[in-house]
Amino acid sequence: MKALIVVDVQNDFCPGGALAVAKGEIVIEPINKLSQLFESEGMAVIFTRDWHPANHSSFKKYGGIWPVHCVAGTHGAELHADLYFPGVAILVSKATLPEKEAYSGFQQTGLASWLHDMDVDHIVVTGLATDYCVKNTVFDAITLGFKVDVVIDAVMPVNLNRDDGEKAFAEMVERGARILNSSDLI
Ligand code: VGL
Ligand code: ZN
Repeated sequence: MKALIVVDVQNDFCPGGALAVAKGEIVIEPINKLSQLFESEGMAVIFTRDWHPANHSSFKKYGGIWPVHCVAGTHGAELHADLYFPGVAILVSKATLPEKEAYSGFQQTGLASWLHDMDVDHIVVTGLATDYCVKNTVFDAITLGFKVDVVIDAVMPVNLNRDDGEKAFAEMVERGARILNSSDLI
């Protein structure tokens, strides 16, 4: 069985947010179409969210590289209001401990067990950001033995360096991910 994973489409990663991904909101439309498709076919849809304590070690003032973002319970940490949320979906919070960074949705979340319980062996990955949480979620999924598709028009990079997004695609393909367009699925 196949599952859709929507990574970190939160206010802080969208334009106007604390760690905005340029044009981050353009992923929402293809993601909504995919969510509705997966829902209508009875396939699992999983949302991850970056859900940091206010003193998270990834923040610059605590020695990390990022501005304060996605603090649990704040507006910035909420999923974008335009995101379609199916009636049945799984919500996974990650990087919830002050000392631990977790770019992957599989890190200390129990997500792999959920997927195994639902007989999921193939995941379709979308969301933000290509070069951090999407990439690391894909790497872990491949390591765990899932077949992985990444939807190119449903992900966007932070691009701290100009070509980080492109490099992330190359690395994901090298490890065995397949790159698709949402129109290949819809
Ligand atoms: C992310 C930077 C910091 C992401 C999370 O969701 O890609 N990026 N925290
Ligand atoms: Zn973060």
